[in-house]
Amino acid sequence: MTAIHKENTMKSCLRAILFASTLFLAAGAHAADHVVQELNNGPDGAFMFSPSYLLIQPGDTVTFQPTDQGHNSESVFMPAGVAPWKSELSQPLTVTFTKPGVYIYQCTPHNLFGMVGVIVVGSAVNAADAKQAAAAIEKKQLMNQGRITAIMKNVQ
Ligand SMILES: [Cu+2]
Repeated sequence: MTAIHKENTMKSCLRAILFASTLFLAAGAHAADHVVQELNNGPDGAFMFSPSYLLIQPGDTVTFQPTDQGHNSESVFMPAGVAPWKSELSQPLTVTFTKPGVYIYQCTPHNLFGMVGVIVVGSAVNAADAKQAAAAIEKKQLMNQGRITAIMKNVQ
């Protein structure tokens, strides 16, 4: 093997490795992992999820993190056909979102205290139904009135 031939072989080998790692990075970059904290107190007041609104892409995950104890995350409104989720109290839960649309979730013990959050996956294809669901939730609130309505203003 000549020196030039050897160099060319090494170059094509490097090219193959670079190509493979580009594919790997492209696949890895597609799905993002988001964290929603469950808090006793936060920027929006008592009993809140932070951030309470998230815009994510299909395939992304959200981990509901009980930063403070005694909270959970339970889906209350989803695009049709999506399986509901409900975490145990004070236990983290990671949910993978694949179907586009608006998702509304609550903390089960604090569902009347405005501990609610909204996630939009891709685009708000079910916005009209979500706004109706949010309005029904708003009517039941004993504390933090107006919070779900304010969060829903992000939903176009
Ligand atoms: Cu709670």
